[in-house]
Amino acid sequence: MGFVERSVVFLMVMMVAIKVSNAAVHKVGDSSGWTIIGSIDYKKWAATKNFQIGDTIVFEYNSQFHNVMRVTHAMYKSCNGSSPLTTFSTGKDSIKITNYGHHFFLCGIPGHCQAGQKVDINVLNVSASAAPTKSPSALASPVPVASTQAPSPNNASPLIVAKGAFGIIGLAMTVLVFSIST
Ligand SMILES: *[C@@H]1O[C@H](CO)[C@@H](O)[C@H](O)[C@H]1NC(C)=O
Ligand SMILES: *[C@@H]1O[C@H](CO)[C@@H](O)[C@H](O)[C@H]1NC(C)=O
Ligand SMILES: [Cu+2]
Repeated sequence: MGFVERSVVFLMVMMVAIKVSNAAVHKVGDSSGWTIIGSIDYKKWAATKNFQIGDTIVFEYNSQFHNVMRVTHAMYKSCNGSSPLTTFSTGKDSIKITNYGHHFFLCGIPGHCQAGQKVDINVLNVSASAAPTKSPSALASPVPVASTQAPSPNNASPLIVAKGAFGIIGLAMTVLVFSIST
């Protein structure tokens, strides 16, 4: 294999590795699981998570008493489980997230959704939502990455900027340079 091919293969392996390492498993309701006991606030639970494509959502419950229905937004709002998109009922359902946007689920047992057994898994499109954060007010932001993106003409060396803002690209360049020298 030539250096270009080797580099391309290496980069692809790296990208896959990054994707795999980012994939998380989210157990709905954490240790409580999928239930109406304890009036779990699934909206609050979902708000603390950072859902990504490739992540897995796990619903754990007693299948004698509950189920999981994937529904539309309208059905979610009105707790109407009469025509779900999909129904899961194993008691331990793993659902892999494959696209952006809202994924609405509720328990189809009468009364349970009304009691709060419903969850909205919202997968943000990071590339779309990242754009508005590139504001000149980066100095006020506590996020370290933002400060490296701000133009600092005085003393920031291009290398440091590259390392901070483009860590992955920088790493890829290092790999390419390494490939050239071997
Ligand atoms: C639930 O949805 C079905 C079909 O989407 C509809 O026919 C039915 O009237 C709805 N039920 C309620 C209570 O809104
Ligand atoms: C995600 O955001 C990017 C950039 O705004 C856009 O081009 C792309 O279509 C979006 N993808 C989805 C699935 O919304
Ligand atoms: Cu239920």
